[in-house]
Amino acid sequence: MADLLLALDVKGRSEAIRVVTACTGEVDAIKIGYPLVLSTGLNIVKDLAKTDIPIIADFKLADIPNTNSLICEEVFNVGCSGIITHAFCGYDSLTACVDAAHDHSGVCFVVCEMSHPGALDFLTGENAEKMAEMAKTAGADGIITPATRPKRTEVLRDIVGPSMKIYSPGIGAQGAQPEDVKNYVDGIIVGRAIYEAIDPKTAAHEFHMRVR
Ligand code: NUP
Repeated sequence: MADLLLALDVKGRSEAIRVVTACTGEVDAIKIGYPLVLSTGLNIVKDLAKTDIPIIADFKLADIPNTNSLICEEVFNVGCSGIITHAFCGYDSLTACVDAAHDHSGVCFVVCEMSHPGALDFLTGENAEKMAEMAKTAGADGIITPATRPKRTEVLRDIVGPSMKIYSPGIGAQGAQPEDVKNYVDGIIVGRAIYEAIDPKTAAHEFHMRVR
């Protein structure tokens, strides 16, 4: 059984509220990122928080430790309960995010291998495996692995073990199916296949059922 995370990459407050209102009861968390926050401002989190659905900020942080900490402060102070960070900036940058998350009773997820084809240029193989090991050593709560490459998700699961969570994007618009990874992951991340659907509630419900 895995969770369903809605990737809310819509533009503007009214569209965000429309999709989230439709999907309430069908999604376990909302993942926000630059498209929504740059089009509405970070205070959109306060509106979304009224639904009581946990909100994870997918800002894929990739900066020096001090800047990562400053960004995390904003994210957690506005009401998010999780942050997604890159790991390739190194251990100190990564632990800045993990520490900030834990100081706010939040969680930190680490991108290890991305789901798009270009991930094969750098964000795969040994690099991804090293980042999974680093995420574990740093005390991160979980990692992000590609549903589009289920075998790689299996490899990365072996590295982090059963106690860390794995959330997996790439389902729907990027071509993967929930069944490809549901046995290895704690959550699937789905965006366009829900928020672009004519009926987002039914779409979310169907994805939810497929990981139950
Ligand atoms: O490797 C990753 N792939 C990916 O698609 C890491 C991510 N965080 N994402 C995000 O997941 C991406 O930025 C988007 O928010 C979501 C997938 O959306 P969709 O392809 O289902 O529309």
